[in-house]
Amino acid sequence: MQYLAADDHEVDRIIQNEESRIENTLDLIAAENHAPQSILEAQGSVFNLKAAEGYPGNRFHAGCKYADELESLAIERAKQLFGAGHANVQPHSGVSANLAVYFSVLDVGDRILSMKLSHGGHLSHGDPSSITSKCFNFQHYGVNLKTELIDYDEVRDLAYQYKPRMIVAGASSYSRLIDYEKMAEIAKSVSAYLLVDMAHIAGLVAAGVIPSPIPYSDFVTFTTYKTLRGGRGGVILCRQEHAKKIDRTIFPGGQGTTAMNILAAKAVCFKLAMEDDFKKLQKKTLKNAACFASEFDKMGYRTVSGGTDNHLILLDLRTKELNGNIAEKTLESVGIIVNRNVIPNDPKKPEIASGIRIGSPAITSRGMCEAEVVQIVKMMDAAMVNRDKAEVLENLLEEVLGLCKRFPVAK
Ligand code: DSN
Repeated sequence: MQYLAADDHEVDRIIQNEESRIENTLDLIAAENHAPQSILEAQGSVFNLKAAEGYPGNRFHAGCKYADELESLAIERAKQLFGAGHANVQPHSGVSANLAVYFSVLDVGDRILSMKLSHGGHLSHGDPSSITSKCFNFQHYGVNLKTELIDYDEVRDLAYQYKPRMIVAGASSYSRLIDYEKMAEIAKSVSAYLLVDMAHIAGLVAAGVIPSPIPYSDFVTFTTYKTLRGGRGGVILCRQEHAKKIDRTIFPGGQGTTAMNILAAKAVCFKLAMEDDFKKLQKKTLKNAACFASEFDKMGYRTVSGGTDNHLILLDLRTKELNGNIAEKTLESVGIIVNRNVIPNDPKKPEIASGIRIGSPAITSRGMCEAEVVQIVKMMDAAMVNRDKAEVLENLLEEVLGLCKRFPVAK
C-alpha cells in the first residue's frame, strides 16, 4: 500500500499493526473469518467511487454500464448458490437487511415473535436497545432452560397467544440446528411471515453441510463476512412474490447509493462458495467446532446445550469460578481472541457475562485441524487456570505465536 504510506503514515501504521495482530493471534470469534485477498482487492477497487442509485437497468446516475453488469452477476450468483427466487445484494449490513424485511411487509407497530438476545438471538431481532424494538412490537421466545434448546412448544404457544405478523428464526450464539420446517408450520398456522436470519451459518448452508432455511422461509437474511468468508455486507433472499417490496424498501426506502465495491466482493464470495474447496472448508469448520466441544468437555468445562451442530460453542464458565470478562481478557493476553457472552438465564450482565463464545471458522481458514484444536483448548485452559501467573502466560503467548507461524493466514 505504497500510496497510503506516502499520504498518511499514521493510518498506514495502524493498518499494518492490525495486519500483524491478525497474523499473530488465533481468532476464535464466531462472527469473524479470514477472507481471501481477492475479496479485499474487490472491496478496495475503483467501484468504491461509483454512485449507483437504483437497480441494474434502472439507475439514477449515468455511467452504470459496468455497475449494472456487476450487480446482475452478484444477484445471479446469490440465487444460484442458495437456490433462491430473488436476491437483493445491496444491504450494507445484517441489521439493514433485517430492517428492510420488517418494513417491506409490516406496518410500524406490528407484532413480531423472535428469539431473545439473552438466549442467543440478535440485537436486530427486537432487543430493547435496538431501533427495531422502537418500530415494531416484539415478543420473544427462548430456549428450554434444562435442555438449552429452542422450545418449539413455547414458540407455538406464544404464536397462538400473541398472533405475530412475522416470526424470526436465527441466532448469533445458538450452537444447534434450527428446525425450519417446524418454524414454518407454526408461522403458517397463525398466518405469519417467516424470516430466517442465517448470518452466522450462511457459509455452512451454502456448502450444504447443514440444512438450508430457503425452502421454508418467506425471507432469509445474512451477512457475507462470517462463515461465508466474503467481507462485510448484508443480503436478502426472498420468494419472487416479495421481490418488488424488498427492492423498494432497500432503495429508495432505507438506502441511497449502493456500495458497489462491497457488492463486487459479494460477487466474488458467492463464486468461491460454489467451489469444492469451500465445501471442504465448511466440513472442517463443523469438525473443528465439534472437537472444541468434546475437548472442553474432557477438561471439565460445561458447554451450553452439551455440544454443537454448527461452527460455535458457548462455554459456561461458572463451574470454573470464572466469568466471561476475565476469560476474554486473559485469553487476549496470550493471543487468543474470543468474546464474552451471556449464557441462557445469565445472572451476570452482558458486560461481565458467565460465558465465552468460541468459533471455529477463522482457524479452519488458516488450515488448522483437530490436532491444533486439541492444542488450542489445552492452551486456553492453561491460561484461564493460571491467569495470575505471568510466566505461564508468557510461555503460552510464545506457543500461540508458534502455532500462528505454522499456519499463516492464506492470501
Ligand atoms: N452479530 C455479531 C456477532 O455475532 O458477534 C457481529 O456480527
